[in-house]
Amino acid sequence: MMQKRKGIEKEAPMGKTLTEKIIESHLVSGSFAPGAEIGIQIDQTLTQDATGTMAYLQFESMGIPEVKTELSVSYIDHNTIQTGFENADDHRYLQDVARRYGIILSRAGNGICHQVHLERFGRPGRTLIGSDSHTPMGGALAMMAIGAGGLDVALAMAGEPFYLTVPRVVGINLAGKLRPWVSAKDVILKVLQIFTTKGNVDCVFEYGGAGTATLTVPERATIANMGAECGVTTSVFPSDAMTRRFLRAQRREEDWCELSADRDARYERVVQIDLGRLEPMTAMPHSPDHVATVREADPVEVQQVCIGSCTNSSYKDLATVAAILRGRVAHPSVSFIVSPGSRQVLMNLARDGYLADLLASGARLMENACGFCIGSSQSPPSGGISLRTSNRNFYGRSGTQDAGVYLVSPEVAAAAVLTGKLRDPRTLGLPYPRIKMPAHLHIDDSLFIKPDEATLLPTEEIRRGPNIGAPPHNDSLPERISGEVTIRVGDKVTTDHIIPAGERMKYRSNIPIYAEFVFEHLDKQFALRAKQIRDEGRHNIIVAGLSYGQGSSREHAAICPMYLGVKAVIALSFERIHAANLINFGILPLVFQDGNDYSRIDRGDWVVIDAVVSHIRTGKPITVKNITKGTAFITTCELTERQKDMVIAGGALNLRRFSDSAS
Ligand code: MIC
Ligand code: SF4
Repeated sequence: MMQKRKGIEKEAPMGKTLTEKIIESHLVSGSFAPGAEIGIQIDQTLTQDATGTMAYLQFESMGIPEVKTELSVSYIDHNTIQTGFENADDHRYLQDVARRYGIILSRAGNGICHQVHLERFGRPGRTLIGSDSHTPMGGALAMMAIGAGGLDVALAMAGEPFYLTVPRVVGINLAGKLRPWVSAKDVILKVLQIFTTKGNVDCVFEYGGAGTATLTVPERATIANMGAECGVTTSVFPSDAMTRRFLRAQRREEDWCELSADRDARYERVVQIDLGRLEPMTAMPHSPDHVATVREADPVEVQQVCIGSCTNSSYKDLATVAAILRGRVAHPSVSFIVSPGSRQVLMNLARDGYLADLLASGARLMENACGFCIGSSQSPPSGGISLRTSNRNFYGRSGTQDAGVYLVSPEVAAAAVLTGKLRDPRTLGLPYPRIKMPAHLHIDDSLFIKPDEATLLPTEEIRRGPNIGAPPHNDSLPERISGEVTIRVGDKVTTDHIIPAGERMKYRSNIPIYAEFVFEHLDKQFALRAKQIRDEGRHNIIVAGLSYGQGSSREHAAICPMYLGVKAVIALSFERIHAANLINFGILPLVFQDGNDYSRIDRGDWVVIDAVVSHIRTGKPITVKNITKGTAFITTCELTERQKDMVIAGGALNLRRFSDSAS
């Protein structure tokens, strides 16, 4: 039974949470006091191609001869459609960089980074950072797995600690057992209903209780994966008999060790969820926390069903869908898409006959990659409704601006394939197929390229296509910021709003072009205006509401605004990874002290912030003068000493250069 943290007076020594144990065994600086900044040593890193090129360009600029981590893997899984030469050039660059610096490359076709990492590399008790916000999926294997910007991953590969705020550990105590037609997706949608996407920054969700023991590692992975939508640092499960069984099926039982929280571990807060009382859920457009039971939601007509993404594309997910659909064909109005999470999943589905069932039911089989999830293919029709087993349904992310995306479990998705409607699968009158996981999976690692330590590629042989540029340079922070509020946006602005993915993603390695698309769906003229202001020698300022920068870890949501001359973002609150990215690239994250000031400032206002550097140094509140309106308001900027140095230097790379030249 998980215990809530009591008052701090006269406490007996407390048992430790699993989070505390893993973090403490990796501490490099600071101590486990909630709210404090600590540095931890990173054992493993992962990157994917859309964030990876920039991360490796930054890593290269550090002049380190070889990666210093225990294991670093570079996955190619996001930009695999390859219209034009750009993505293919990126993939070739990633392959060469991996051979140069001792990184394992997971070739295109091998699968989605989080799924493949879970299968082949995740290890209980290890730390992992990845340049992708769903890296916490590794928490299913009792890892401290955290999403970060590419630059933080590059620094970890260079052997530097990863800095984070000591999290508040929230216990999620699972009781009971899932009933037929209810699955892991419904658990995490319930968690999203309880916690929402706001207000969970610097928390870790730690799962425990008898119900946890009933969940397999892929089910835990679905839950840990989508904890990212709540904005937590990560989620973590114990390493137990289920973990051991999973690793045995992966033929790496030797990687297993038992790990759990102490029985008397205390938590910031404990939430109880009875698995036996859950029912099929959905997150309705346009937010992952817009949750209802499928029974309560309108039985909307569905034009598209997409099954896959890193959240729900395991063997069991797809085999369950195949078994439900066996002998039946997709409803005529439904376009039915399947993307397996990995080549391992696909090969085992083929071996066990499930692939044939899927194809017979009319599945359009896509590559083992991100695909539809990131809007780079399978956009729904205008005004259409798409049911997806993925994790994000932000406005426009599917590539069709006026489409509505409902997030659902594979079971609910299968019911929609058959009926063309969002419908509770328990009303289908079918028996629930309980899929038994094979004790041994077919394992084939032939799409990994393992570096040969003895013959690392010489730097001059790294091939760089014409679309691959150097990471842009930033000046150090001026003492006076003077410029214009170039845009004022509302609450919950995601990184998809700031810098879209989908068809624009092929410019991830080319910042001057990619920057043209900043805020393109909110304000088409933003980039043009920002460039003009920058070229006149003035600064750009972004004003935002709550949870600014939620969603992806893409540091391009900071690099591109930096390139356009943005010096500060003033918001009601920030999401963790995005705030870290802003600081990494020398953009000042300021928080309104009085929330009412947000509505007193408009786009186009001329704004001045004096003595910025001195105020940051002393940690005093920072006054922003609105010259246009003749008013002033107070903002706060809570930075650690390390972050102060970084933002003042104009970003982490500058800081590193300055300290290298000083030593
Ligand atoms: C996403 O799901 O939004 C992505 C694409 O995987 C991003 C990473 C990226 O933008 O490249 C993420 O989640 O971090
Ligand atoms: Fe890929 Fe989607 Fe997962 Fe992001 S959320 S890593 S785009 S599958």
